[in-house]
Amino acid sequence: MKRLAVLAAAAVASAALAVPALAATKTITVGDDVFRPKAVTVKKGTTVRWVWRGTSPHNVAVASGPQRFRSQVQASGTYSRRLTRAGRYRIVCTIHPGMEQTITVR
Ligand SMILES: [Cu+2]
Repeated sequence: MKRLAVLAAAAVASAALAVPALAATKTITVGDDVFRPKAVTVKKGTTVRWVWRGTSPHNVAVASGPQRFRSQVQASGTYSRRLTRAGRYRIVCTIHPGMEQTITVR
């Protein structure tokens, strides 16, 4: 019985550790031809995860911002980046003019 209690305590402790990591992820939808939400604010260190939901190919590229990155052109799947620098990121799809979003990192 004592061993079970120790295992349970360990499970609770690891679950508590997992919560902050989950909280620090923000999911963005990549649609045809729009990012949802169009504007979002996250805390520094948040991992932003773009999820392709449309049928056309798109990419995720920083047009201006404290960090530069660019995903491949893809029609499905995901792309993730951890944003470690505060500031305003203008994100665009380089294929579709006007397909853009703003991410503010605080
Ligand atoms: Cu696009």
